[in-house]
Amino acid sequence: MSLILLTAFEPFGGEKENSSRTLLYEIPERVYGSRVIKAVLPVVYGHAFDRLEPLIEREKPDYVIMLGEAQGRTHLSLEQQAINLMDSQRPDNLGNTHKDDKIIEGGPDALFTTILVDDLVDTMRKRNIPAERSYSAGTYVCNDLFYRVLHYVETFNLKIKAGFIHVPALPSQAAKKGDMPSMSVDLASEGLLAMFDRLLRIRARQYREKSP
Ligand code: PCA
Repeated sequence: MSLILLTAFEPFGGEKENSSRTLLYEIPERVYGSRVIKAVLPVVYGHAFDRLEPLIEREKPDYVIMLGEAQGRTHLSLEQQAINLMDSQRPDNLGNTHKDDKIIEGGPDALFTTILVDDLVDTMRKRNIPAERSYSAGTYVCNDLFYRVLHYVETFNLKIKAGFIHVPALPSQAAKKGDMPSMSVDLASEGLLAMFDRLLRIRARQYREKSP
């Protein structure tokens, strides 16, 4: 049985909710015959990965799918890459800020996701879910986590497929602001489940092709 490690973030920036966490809670612990292990991570540079790393080591997942909220986005955004940069005036949940700092000294400038972003975006769109490929996960805590995970997977030459999805604000968050797009948790979870379905089908096909 394959294993998906699914993460989201706690609220940040004075919000009471985080759309990624609300979405995480919506996903069942079994999907299409696979097990889903969930973790909510702190919005603190470095700490999010420090919390996730022992889980990866212990559970040895086939997939690490990370979710984060991105207010202002209209679509589920599948991130193509993470960059080796922390640069935001917005403090994290411990009050740290970074300007022009590297996440990992000597690490590559950018690391690419190991999931098939285009294919997954197409899958979601065919099911009428607004989804897009994104070329920037930002330079705040989401990018920091994504970069560290990709670096870890590359350094230890692991077979893990790692992807990051930015989730638009919830309607309840947008209702409190002026001009902000939102996506219901039902629609977002439909999108995520369609993505899991596709990922697991690709995996099953690859498995069949490899066995005699
Ligand atoms: N979004 C932030 C960090 C936590 C979250 O949910 C980001 O996009 O970096």
